[in-house]
Amino acid sequence: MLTQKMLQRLNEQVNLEMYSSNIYLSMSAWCANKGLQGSANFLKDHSKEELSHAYKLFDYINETGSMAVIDTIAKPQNEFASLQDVFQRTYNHELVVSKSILDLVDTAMGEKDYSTFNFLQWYVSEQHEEEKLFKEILDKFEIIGMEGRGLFMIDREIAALVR
Ligand code: OFO
Repeated sequence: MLTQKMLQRLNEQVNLEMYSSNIYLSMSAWCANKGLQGSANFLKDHSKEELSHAYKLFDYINETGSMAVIDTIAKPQNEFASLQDVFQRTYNHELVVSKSILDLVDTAMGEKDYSTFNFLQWYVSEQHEEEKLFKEILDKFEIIGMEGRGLFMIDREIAALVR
């Protein structure tokens, strides 16, 4: 059984993962509207992945005999300055998610909830992968540059990253 504090933090994380899913879906729509189909596909795929993160938490909460509570999800941004702006925001957002996961791990330790501590290790590894993935994408903007066919090439490179 989860403590009240642990349950509240896990429910907040469900909400954050659903918000992440909506942010990436909103970014996908912006990219599709600008003809950046590779990035649109990548972000839509990532939006689905974020939902799967929310469901994994949702299932865990319910399995413990507690109840997942679905709350209001904040409206995501839907206008961006450029493709680079989109991916700078994805990276910044993942840093926020990583901090939230580490806070959750701290809470599990504080509550002596070793089962949840163990469950959260998957998210710790996943955040390492996500930060790495989005940092690699940001690096492409520096390496390829935006001159001439740069944007087209970056979009094609991002399309190849669909997992
Ligand atoms: Fe992209 O992060 Fe979920 O956990």
